[in-house]
Amino acid sequence: MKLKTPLSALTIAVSLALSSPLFAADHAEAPLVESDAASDIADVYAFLDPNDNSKAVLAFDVHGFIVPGENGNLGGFDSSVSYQFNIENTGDAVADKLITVTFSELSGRGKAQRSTITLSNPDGSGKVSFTGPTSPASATAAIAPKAVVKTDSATGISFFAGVVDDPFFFDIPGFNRFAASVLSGKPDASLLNRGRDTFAGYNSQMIALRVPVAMLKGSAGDVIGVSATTLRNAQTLRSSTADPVNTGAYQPIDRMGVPTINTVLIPFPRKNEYNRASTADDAAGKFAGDIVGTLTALGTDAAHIGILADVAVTKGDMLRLNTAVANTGKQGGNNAGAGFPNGRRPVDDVIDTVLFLVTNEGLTTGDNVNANDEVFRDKFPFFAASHQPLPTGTLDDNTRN
Ligand SMILES: [Ca+2]
Ligand SMILES: [Ca+2]
Ligand SMILES: [Ca+2]
Ligand SMILES: [Ca+2]
Repeated sequence: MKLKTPLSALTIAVSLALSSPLFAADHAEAPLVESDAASDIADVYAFLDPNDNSKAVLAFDVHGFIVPGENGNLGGFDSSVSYQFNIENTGDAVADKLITVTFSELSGRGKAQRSTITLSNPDGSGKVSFTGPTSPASATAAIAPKAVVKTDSATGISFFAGVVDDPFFFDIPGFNRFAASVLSGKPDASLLNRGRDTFAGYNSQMIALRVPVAMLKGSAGDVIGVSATTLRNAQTLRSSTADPVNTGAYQPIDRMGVPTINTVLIPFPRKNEYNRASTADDAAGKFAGDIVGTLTALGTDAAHIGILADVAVTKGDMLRLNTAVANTGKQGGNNAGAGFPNGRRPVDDVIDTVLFLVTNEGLTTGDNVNANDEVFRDKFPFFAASHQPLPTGTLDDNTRN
């Protein structure tokens, strides 16, 4: 797939005249997760460790838009949520391995939580577990506390969970103002020149694993599918005399694989339903009509609907990572042709890629936000350290609203 052609304002103008979706990754994309930040998946990542391609980094974050001054109060992981990675390795839409992460209740500000990381088959058999600490967040330190990485000697899996710079980058108001200008009949592409990253200056809560590729692969060979699901117990009993008691089997709250699918392509009335559904439902065509309908309204042609359907419908809404494609370079890898839609790396400008496909390869300048506001780390967990409160007298352009 070639991803550089001249901007065609006309193509995007025609597209936006028909529909004005709100582009984002998956932050607050559906009404039920908008008010459940702890369960609200923001982005999912799957890429080979550029320092050692025999290991894959699987990661997702929740709870977008943590302002640095609240790192302490908002940085604890919810002990009543199960955070789950779904691994597919037989070439269909059904996960073949699960890795779940749960957290003990936070015992005090700045304290680490005990995380339990469990590998299992989907039916619960074959369980292997280990524990590790979260990386405590600070709302007072000028420099973010060090990332704490636990490597389990039995499985070879490394684990990180903590507050980081939100790795997603995109100008939401710029794009939506441009959309509005199109809808008003006066398309103004200069509104895309604003280039302000809506997510800059804010933090989110990241869960990241570095897993031997050999543990992830199956009969499909080198290609693995990766998605994330957050789950809560079926029942919560509340009373005026005690903390809530959660019982019953875990039920899905949010899910994500490929960026922008639920946010952009699923009609608003079905967004909650999409989050509860499975990747097998995707492959069975449960939302295919909605996705094709939205893309058709956006002016996407049959060939590009086919490309997008292949990514998010045919084998379910999962990132697909070919572990035989070498990932090299800084910041989690940046070599050409190795990133999204082959898995997803921190540096990948996924919005521009999706816009490029949705507009039949007509839009290449995208939103003019072409990189994260922070430089990603060169080693696991790769995501940048959290933004911290700034010194007195600092002219603050960190949050680029
Ligand atoms: Ca979400
Ligand atoms: Ca499978
Ligand atoms: Ca950022
Ligand atoms: Ca961009």
